[in-house]
Amino acid sequence: MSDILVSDKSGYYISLEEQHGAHNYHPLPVVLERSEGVYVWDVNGKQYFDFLSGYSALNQGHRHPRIMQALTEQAQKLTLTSRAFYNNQLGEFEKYITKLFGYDKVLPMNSGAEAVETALKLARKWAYKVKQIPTNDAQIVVCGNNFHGRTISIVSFSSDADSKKEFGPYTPGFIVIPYNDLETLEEFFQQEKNIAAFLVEPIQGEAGVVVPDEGYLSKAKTLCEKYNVLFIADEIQTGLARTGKMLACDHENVHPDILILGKALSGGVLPVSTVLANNEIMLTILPGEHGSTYGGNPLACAVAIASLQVLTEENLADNAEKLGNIFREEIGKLNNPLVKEVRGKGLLNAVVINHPDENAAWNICLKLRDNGLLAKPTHGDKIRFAPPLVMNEEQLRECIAIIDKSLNEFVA
Ligand code: IF1
Repeated sequence: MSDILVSDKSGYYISLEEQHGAHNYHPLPVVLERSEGVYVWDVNGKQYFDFLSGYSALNQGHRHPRIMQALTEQAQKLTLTSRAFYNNQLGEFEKYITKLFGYDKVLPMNSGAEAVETALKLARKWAYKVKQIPTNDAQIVVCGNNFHGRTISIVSFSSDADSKKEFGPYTPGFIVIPYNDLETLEEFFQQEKNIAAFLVEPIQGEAGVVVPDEGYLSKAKTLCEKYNVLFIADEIQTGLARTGKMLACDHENVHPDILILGKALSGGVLPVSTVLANNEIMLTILPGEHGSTYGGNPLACAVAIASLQVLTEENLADNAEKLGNIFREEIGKLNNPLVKEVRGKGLLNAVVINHPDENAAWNICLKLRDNGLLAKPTHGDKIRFAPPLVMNEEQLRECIAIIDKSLNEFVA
């Protein structure tokens, strides 16, 4: 892909990563060194609007004062005990988050993938110990074009060749069906008696912000209840106010049997993820059967409580709903031939680019960068637009003007 030349200073840092780092990413050529709220600055002092938000880990904006205060205060006291001992932060966090989302218990982990793996292990344990499925025969239904992380078991049920190829042999026990397809879901529930769970993203993020039909989640949940299958919602990217509600499942009043959270759970400060469930599911894992060195560490707990408080006290879900409607309406009104479609919910949106050049979305992102807005393509022809939820209407309209200008420059 043709990358416009960057400054010498940026080039220095890019060359360091080129020489000393694994080549498992192809970043947009910009080198950041400072951030605040909706803004980031590169090493040359150029300011940008951040329209990726760390893939929705920065819903509260960069370095939110409340979250940074929680981080620095706790860092002066106690950062890690491991779970070999108790500490005075974990229980407070567990009480806060289980009350906030309405579950008996929470299991704290670190990365999103770790939380997804934990949810899969819980579903299998429940299948054998509660549903009485023969041990090692449990099946978990997932959707095509899913993205749930990068561990070997998770990529084993990926339908994306780049995420999966040459990482075999693959973990068995997964059934892949089309997303947004209730008929096929029920067919498998009827024909397969060993199904433990259905794992689904309420909106498929990596697939290009694919929003399912209205009612898909609630009808899928009803089918899960009918066939005694656990409904697992991966809200790592869609959760925590991103789509205009605290959870994307809230748009349909769906209460998942297992809820997976990550990313913005810690406001972009350090990795924190959780799995929430009621006792019948959560207590199938006994002491010594699962864990993690950093899972539930006191620093993470203090940061996570502050991150959740910011979401609720600053009404960020309502703001995401309001600004998301403006974004989709205004982008649609541009009537630019490059815009095939704009879709999403709240401030999780994507623009599908209409252009014969397979690098068009990438090159448009380079133009956006030069005009002061950072975004990145997902799966070739789609550009994900997901700013921090603390953005105000004036800033959003400034960003829409940048997008308009960049699209026109690209066409010219
Ligand atoms: C990368 C994607 C987004 C996620 C959902 C679990 C995880 C993710 C719904 C795993 C993580 C990140 C991973 C990052 C890019 C980004 C991403 F493009 F990969 F798919 F956001 F769409 N469930 N998504 O979106 O969480 O282990 O990363 O903490 O791997 O390139 P994680």
